[in-house]
Amino acid sequence: MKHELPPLPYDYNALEPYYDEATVRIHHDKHQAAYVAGWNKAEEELEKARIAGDYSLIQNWERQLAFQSSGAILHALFWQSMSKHGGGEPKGSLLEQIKKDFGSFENFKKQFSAAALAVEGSGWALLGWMPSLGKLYILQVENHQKLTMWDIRPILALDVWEHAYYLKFQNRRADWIESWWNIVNWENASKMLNYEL
Ligand code: MN3
Repeated sequence: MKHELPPLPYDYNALEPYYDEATVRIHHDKHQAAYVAGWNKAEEELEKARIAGDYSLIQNWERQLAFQSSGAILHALFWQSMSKHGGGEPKGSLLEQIKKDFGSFENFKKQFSAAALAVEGSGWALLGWMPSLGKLYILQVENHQKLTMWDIRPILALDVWEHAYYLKFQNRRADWIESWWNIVNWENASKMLNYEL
């Protein structure tokens, strides 16, 4: 079965003024769509290889599979990680878990911003839940899949690829990160954490 581009969960202009309509439109309709297509392509090529019994390009297609599927999956979470009713601080069990694992919400926010700002090249800052340890971690992901940890389920994703912010913020990644905090969808992150608990 083919993977499909999930519809944007709100209007293109819903996140204004913190995230501009033009970037949201291109980001979802072009960039995310390309990752979904790339994921399908990798799976098709791996199927062809199985049928032909020819694994001479296995390294390429396994690499593509990891990169494209991770891109598609993280973008889906990225849109869910934002809401026009977002911002502020998390509540309930998510806030308690953040305090437990980072000391305070302020500590968490500082570490997350620093991680996002310092991603080398293209990548993401993620908040992830490790069910086996019952612990939250902040991950700094390069591309869509490098520098990750096994057994972590991402519950909040911030895209810091240049395509995510360059139209409005140009090279000012720190300004994009600051703007993003105003639209963080804590309700969704809580829902994803509680789903795991
Ligand atoms: Mn992106």
